[in-house]
Amino acid sequence: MHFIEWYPLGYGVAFKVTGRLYETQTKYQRLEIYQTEGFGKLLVLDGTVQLVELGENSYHEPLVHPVMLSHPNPRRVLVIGGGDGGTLREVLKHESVEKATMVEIDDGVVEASLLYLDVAKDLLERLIKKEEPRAELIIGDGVEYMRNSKEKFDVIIVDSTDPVGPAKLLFSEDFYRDAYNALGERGLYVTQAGSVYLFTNELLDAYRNMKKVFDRVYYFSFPVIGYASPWSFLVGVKGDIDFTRVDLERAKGLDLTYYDPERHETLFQMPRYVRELIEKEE
Ligand code: AG3
Repeated sequence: MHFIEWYPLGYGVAFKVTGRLYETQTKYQRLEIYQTEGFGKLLVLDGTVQLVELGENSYHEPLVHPVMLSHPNPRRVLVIGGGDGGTLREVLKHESVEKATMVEIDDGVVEASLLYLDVAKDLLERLIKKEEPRAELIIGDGVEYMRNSKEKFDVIIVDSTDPVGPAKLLFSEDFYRDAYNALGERGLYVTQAGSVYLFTNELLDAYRNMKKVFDRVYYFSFPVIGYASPWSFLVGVKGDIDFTRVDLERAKGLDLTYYDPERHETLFQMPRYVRELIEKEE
């Protein structure tokens, strides 16, 4: 038995699986959990791979740590999406964090992750019981939350589904403007932005929209296990922060496997044609 995610142009990513452990239609999406042969359990939303247990860090580390280590003192963090808890788990590894808020639209994802996935079970349980002193979980619409938020954040992390379909609003100029306003005097915004090769146009659209709003925008990519890699990420900067530099002292306690802060500059390595397309947008 196998599970295949089909991308555009007939490109597929597949796992051999020994069975499907769970399937449900939540209020927002079709959720499935499979047991893979070699990568632990696999979480799928609307047919797209969200994570495999043995490999999820190849996504969560580059999403979270580059911005956290580049910001001089990230104390307040907002996570949009990320209902499996992996992103918040990485955020809380940073001792500077006083308060992290996670806004997930689909409590079905939280519930299934709590029951089936070895990603951030204990954290999700503490969040639900409101026993996590440094973090809170809000089940709600991230777009609305961002529009109405009175709080200011140092870092905003968007761990959403792809820049196509339901999550598309999270890649719009209006949303970026609300995010910019929700950052303090200086802050960093990061979002996953799809496959470099297969969603290049969506990536360029998002880049263009971010350029209209943020003071500076960076693009980086990382090979993520389970996705059509390399996978792209976009960073928006507000105020005086240099995203090409990270604090190596603070990186020491993080126990990283994939993202290498001592080689931070390699994040910006990219296929030549993509660099050229992005530079045309400058
Ligand atoms: N967030 C989804 C990343 C997008 C995956 N896209 C795809 N496979 N087509 C991952 C959630 C992990 N916290």
